[in-house]
Amino acid sequence: MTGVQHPEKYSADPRVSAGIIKKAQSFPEVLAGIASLDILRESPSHLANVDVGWKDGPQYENVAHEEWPKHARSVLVLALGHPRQKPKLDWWDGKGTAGNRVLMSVAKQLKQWFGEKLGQPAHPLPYHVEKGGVFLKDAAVLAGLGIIGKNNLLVTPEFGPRVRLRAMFLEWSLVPTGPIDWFDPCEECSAPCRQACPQKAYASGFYARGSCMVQMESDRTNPVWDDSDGSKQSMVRYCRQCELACPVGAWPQGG
Ligand code: B12
Repeated sequence: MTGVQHPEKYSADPRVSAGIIKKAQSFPEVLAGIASLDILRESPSHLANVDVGWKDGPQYENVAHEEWPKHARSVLVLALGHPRQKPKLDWWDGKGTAGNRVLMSVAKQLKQWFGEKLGQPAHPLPYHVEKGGVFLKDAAVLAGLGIIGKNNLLVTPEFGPRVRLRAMFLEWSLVPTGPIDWFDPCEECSAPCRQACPQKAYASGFYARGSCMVQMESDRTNPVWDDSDGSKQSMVRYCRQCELACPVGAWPQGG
């Protein structure tokens, strides 16, 4: 799964990747890594032929590959910490979440930086796979940001699973920054994440998407009213029990 499979494609100097990561990580609570698009194309989720539509979303099989721009070679993955003490970052206000808006703004600023400083195009990706995006957890693992944990989420050393992701396509064949082999926090863990699920979505030993969906649907139909910024707004607080229960995370107060 590493660059070893296609060494001839990774021509750029690793210092270029390092410089890009440094710039991306200069934004507060942002982690960043680089994955190869060729390898991501063959990652478990991209090969899984899943219907990623939620609610009334479209059905499709692996169409995402065709929609990726021809010149894209690498994926810059951005992870924004969503620490326990900032729950509102993940509240859905009908248009999006505050955390996602931060990530979109970081991607926009990075796009400008790529053009001005590196003379390179960079393409912020849509969130949804069916709109030309990527499976973000797979991309993050391949970019070295963490591993897939027992809760079926990306678990990072810094924030545990409490991150939200976005990505950008780059046209350079850059040296990937992952995957990593020194981080395996779930191995010895008794998996409180699995016990915390209100729908027992892990009862079979694997994550059951259908059970998780039941909870998401219930959350969607039970919004709360938030008037902390002066305008009363209906907010959906999607369940996060499987990430909040995870003990991993080295960032302030365990993220
Ligand atoms: C559709 C979707 C959902 C659906 C279906 C989820 C599902 N897993 O099927 C619903 C609405 C139920 C949902 C729920 C949640 N989601 Co969601 N969801 C997505 C979305 C849009 C696509 C995910 C998808 O369909 N994956 C395909 C299915 C088949 O794969 P999978 O179940 O994820 O399992 C794959 C991986 O585990 C991978 N894998 C396993 N081992 C390995 C090893 C390696 C080396 C690699 C490369 C890959 C890999 O292979 C598996 C498939 O074979 C992504 C955003 C995106 N563009 O990627 C966000 C995303 C995955 N969700 C996210 C979150 C946070 C949640 C929730 C906590 C709800 C919330 N508050 O936001 C729950 C948690 C569910 C869980 N424990 O997995 C985050 C995850 C962040 C993280 N730390 O991982 C993402 C990335 C969005 C974001 N804003 O950043 N989600």
